Amino acid sequence: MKILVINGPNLNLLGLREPEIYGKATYEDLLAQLRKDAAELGVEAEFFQSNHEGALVDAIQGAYGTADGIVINPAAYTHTSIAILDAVKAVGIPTVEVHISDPDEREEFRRVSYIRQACIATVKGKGFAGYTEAMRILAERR
Ligand code: CA2
Repeated sequence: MKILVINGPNLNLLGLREPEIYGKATYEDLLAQLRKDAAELGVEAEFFQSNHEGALVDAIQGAYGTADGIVINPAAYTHTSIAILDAVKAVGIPTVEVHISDPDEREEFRRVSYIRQACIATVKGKGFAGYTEAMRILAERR
């Protein structure tokens, strides 16, 4: 089983700013943890991060026929992007939405998630462990 883990804008800067919200660990630390988790779950994981909406859409489209599941933290595009929602709907790949923080407990503008309606689950407010849980949700559907 292959899972594509997609991260959106600014998540490449994890650990550099706002540690009170996103923690002190870096994006590379996240990938290291997820590589271990994938091995334990017996799944193959691939990773993609971009600051660009179209590149995220391209990555979702590229998963068609190659990935069995998608874990995605669209970051700020969660709250704005119908294009990313449409891409997830178009490929029809089981997708889990992840957020490190709980956007529903933050500013009003973070309460909307366009992508949520196309996802089989949402994991939020659990830090990096949320990505592990998301991969487990997909792995358990095998
Ligand atoms: O909690 C999450 O995972 C978010 O998806 C993170 C997004 C935010 O726009 C969403 O509302 C919730 C922001 C990611 C920004 O990442 C940073 C990394 C380092 C320093 C500052 C921000």
